[in-house]
Amino acid sequence: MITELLEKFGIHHTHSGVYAGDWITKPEGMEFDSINPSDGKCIATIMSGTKNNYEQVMAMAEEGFKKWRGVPAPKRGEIIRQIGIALRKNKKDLGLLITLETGKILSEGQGEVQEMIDMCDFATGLSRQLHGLTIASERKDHRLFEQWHPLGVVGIISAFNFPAAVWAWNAILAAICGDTSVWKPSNHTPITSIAVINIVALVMKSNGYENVFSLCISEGHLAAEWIADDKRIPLVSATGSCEMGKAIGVKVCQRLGRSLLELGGNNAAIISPSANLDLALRGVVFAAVGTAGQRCTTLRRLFVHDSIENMFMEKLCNAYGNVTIGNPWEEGVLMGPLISVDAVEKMMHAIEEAKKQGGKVLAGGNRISGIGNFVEPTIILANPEMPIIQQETFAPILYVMPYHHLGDAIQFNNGVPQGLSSAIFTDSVGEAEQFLSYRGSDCGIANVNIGTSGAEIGGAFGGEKETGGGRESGSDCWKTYMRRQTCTINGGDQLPLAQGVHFDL
Ligand code: UN1
Repeated sequence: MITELLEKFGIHHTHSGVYAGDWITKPEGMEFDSINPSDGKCIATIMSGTKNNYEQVMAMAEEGFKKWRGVPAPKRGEIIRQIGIALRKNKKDLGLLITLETGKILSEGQGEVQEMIDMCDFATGLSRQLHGLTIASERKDHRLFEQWHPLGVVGIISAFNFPAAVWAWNAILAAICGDTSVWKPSNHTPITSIAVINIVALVMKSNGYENVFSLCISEGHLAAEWIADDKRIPLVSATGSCEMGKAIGVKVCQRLGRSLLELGGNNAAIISPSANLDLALRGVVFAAVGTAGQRCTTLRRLFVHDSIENMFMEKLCNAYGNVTIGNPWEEGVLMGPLISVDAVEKMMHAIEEAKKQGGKVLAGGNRISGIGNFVEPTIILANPEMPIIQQETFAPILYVMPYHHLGDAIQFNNGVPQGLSSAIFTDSVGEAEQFLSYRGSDCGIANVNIGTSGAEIGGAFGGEKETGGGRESGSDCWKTYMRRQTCTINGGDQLPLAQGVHFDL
């Protein structure tokens, strides 16, 4: 099955990781393997790019920008529509490939491709709506308005956990806006990025465009540094850990570039006594266990009202016991492996640390012996003072804490450095409104009766504080990928000055 899948996407056993209008057949960087997290075996070997290869990519991306920015936006939209069709045709197989390389379950692999398709549909509509405002001028016979121009080459640094959808959030919006992009994917998921580039390149070539979407896989995170330091790249969009974001953000800021950061989350949910507990249970388990706890939106902290704590925790521990863990491409499996051996070590270390700090393991807590990076989803009874709960461990660990007053629970929700996603389960309108008000959740995403993960692309996605402040995908996020120009035209024969200033010669 694996050989056919790779063949289908034109991936050779040793494949180039650099695309600059075409695959650079022999990039000069080190070779490395993409490892299947379910069995530790090599899926394919990737030839990574050097700084020289990166320069080739950038030259093509800059060249491509000069051509692409001149294409009318609705015509760009038409090409993106065709990419959406190509993705629909490849949904099943690309989903399988994502499952193979990331270990996320079948349905989530397919869901990720659907997220890309949704982005294409959204962007196609958007291609006729990249409009600016006309603003009333204070000066007679003057017209004041804003227009939006393509920005340039956008750098995209993406993580392993959404190896295709997060690229689409950025690359598809950038393309609609008239930008070209250079992509540095995670080295855990190079094959997915190669397959994605092959799918879109076919559509782009059949329309006569070659340099809109490029790829530069490097040794380690070198390409991320090249992008961050590169003055030719006006916008760097980076998804990953807070540490990575701080390093990239400083570099981009030093050259006064613009960065769009989507970094760590430490997301919480509150279960109020009025909540529909069956619904809450499903919401909590999907958010905490889905994608093996490796989403930036994963539920990591749960605040349960003390009056329902025992009852809800019993249900939750039972549900955890029923989670089927195994090969992610098997129907019925709900949780696959973690991405790497290192991720398993980090999870086990966090559990040990939590125990030392007074935490009590209520469910799971162990790695699963045998091949693959499998672990048990884990629930730890904690308290808000434990330092470990301030950290994002990218694994299925849920810290549970009781609360009595909603105000306290909201304070706990906000009492971490990150600010991505949050949720409350309640049937009280008053409680829901309090959670959503200015004195409620301080996160970029705040949900009622829905878990913290699984956002639709139509809204702006991102978070506050150490999550980095960036917003991606829907709503008006396209504006980040364009250059705003404020224009004033004097249609009269006088030269009135703003603010009533006189400057008579
Ligand atoms: C991520 O984990 O980086 O809302 C993105 C969600 C997905 C995207 C997650 N649509 O969980």
